Amino acid sequence: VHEPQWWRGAAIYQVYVRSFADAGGDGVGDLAGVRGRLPYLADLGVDALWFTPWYSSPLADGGYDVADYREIDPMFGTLAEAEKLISEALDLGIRTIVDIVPNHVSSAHVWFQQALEAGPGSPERARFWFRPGRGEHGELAPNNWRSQFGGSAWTRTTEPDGTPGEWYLHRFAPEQPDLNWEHPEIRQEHEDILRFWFDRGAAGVRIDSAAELVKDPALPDYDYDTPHPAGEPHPYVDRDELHDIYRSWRAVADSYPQPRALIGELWLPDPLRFAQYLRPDELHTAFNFSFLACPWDAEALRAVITNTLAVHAPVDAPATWVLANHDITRTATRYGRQNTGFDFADKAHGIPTDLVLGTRRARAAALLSLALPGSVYLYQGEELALPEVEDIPADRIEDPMYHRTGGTDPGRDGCRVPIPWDGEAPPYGFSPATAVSEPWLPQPLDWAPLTAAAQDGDPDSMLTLYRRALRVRRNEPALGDGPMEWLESAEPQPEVLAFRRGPHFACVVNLSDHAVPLPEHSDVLLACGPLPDGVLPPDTAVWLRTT
Ligand code: TEU
Repeated sequence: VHEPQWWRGAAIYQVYVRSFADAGGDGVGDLAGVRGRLPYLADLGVDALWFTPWYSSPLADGGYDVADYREIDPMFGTLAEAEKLISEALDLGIRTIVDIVPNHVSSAHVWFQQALEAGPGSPERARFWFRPGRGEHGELAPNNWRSQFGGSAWTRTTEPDGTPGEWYLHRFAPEQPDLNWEHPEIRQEHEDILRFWFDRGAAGVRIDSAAELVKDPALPDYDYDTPHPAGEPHPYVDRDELHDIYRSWRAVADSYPQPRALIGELWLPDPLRFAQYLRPDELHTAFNFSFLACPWDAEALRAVITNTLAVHAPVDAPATWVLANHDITRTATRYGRQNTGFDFADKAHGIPTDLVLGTRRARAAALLSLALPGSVYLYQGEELALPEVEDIPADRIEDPMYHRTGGTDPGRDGCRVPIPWDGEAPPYGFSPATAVSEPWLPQPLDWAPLTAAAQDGDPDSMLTLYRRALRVRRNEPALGDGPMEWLESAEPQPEVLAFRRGPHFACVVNLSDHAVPLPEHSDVLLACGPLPDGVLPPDTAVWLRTT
């Protein structure tokens, strides 16, 4: 499938391998499980799969702690199997994107093990951020930086002779030591890793924590209490040196005759800084988290959409539309809450949630995102309208975010629960009947109506909605990449989003609390809910063929 710039309008499906499908029967998803479900993914109608890290890993952070970037974890399969999966998917017209984790390695990675053994001042330690502690006996961390998962970003080591030793930096868990990107070997190694996967057929990479990597070598304390002053460099986010790194990555990607895409995970509040990463010689595209974080509110969404397009246009990069991923409260739950925007406080347990409302809005949001210009990302289970699982017993939760915050943050395992495929009870076909272990995270007992099999063929199911929408999207030249235009009605309707894609396609989303008339001279191509009396009810979206 040769299609230059395929990523510009692609629908990309995120596979969280550990929770997708378990063919081996050990309660953990695997590559054989994915291979077995390729027909499902082809039928769903996605253009590419993004696999969360499948490399060998102690799984201290679900695989984002990589011990060897060139090996598949034996829990998931083998490298030969990954290559087979990539080519089988391509036979079905589906491209593969692998997840590259450049900010840190696993503490089990050979480099870190060597650094621990080699001791202070060694060239092995120069690949990381080892520093003596502050305080009389070095008992205080080198600076006040915080880990994203709670607590200090520094952990003290014990030197080979048994004495308390230097500290090392980890922006995430202590099992994820940060690399020193000033070190030339680090750059070389990552360019080699890119080639390794591009040579094996990967059509792109998703770059983890792409705005981190580079640190201020002076390692100054950071003022967490005042908003970061605009224009001033941050000690560890969005540093200018990153652009040079991504320029060399782009050169690697562009050296292939078949197009290879660089997709950044960039959590950056400043849209202009964000756009700099999308200049023609840097990343091809990056996740748009402002859309995901936007509350279910017409005015707010209109602003996010308009700003997103305005930010991408000058660099001629396609926008992306993301509603969910493996780090975020699931859509049906999020949209069923008073505060429907994503923020970290929203992740507390016990917030009153109306799942019926949340699911209705998630359906409307699906049609909205699939109609917007650019590429769109789906996270496994989103097409089944799975809710967040909020009652995982504490001793089953694995996410370090939960454990390192002492449970004040519920963590992210609630959106990582194994997929229910069929059947009436756990494991719902996630594992074979002959399985020797239960799924690695417990599945709710009331998920029988949400299984893929239960939704298959049901005209009202979320699965059917996604299948239909992706089919229309594929066949409709005005969808995907290209221009859009807001539609104004005779009477202003601030709580209705209406826009045109091309001369004969329109999308209308009603975010008000009352039904609104449908535009004249239009036929309904697809609706996310019933349209009684030809009007559009609240929290409903339609796709229209206009004349
Ligand atoms: O996430 C990057 C990141 O900044 C997260 O901490 C994010 O802010 C948080 O999860 C939102 O809830 C990436 C991966 O997506 C995440 O799963 C990893 O834990 C993290 O990098 C470290 O590799």
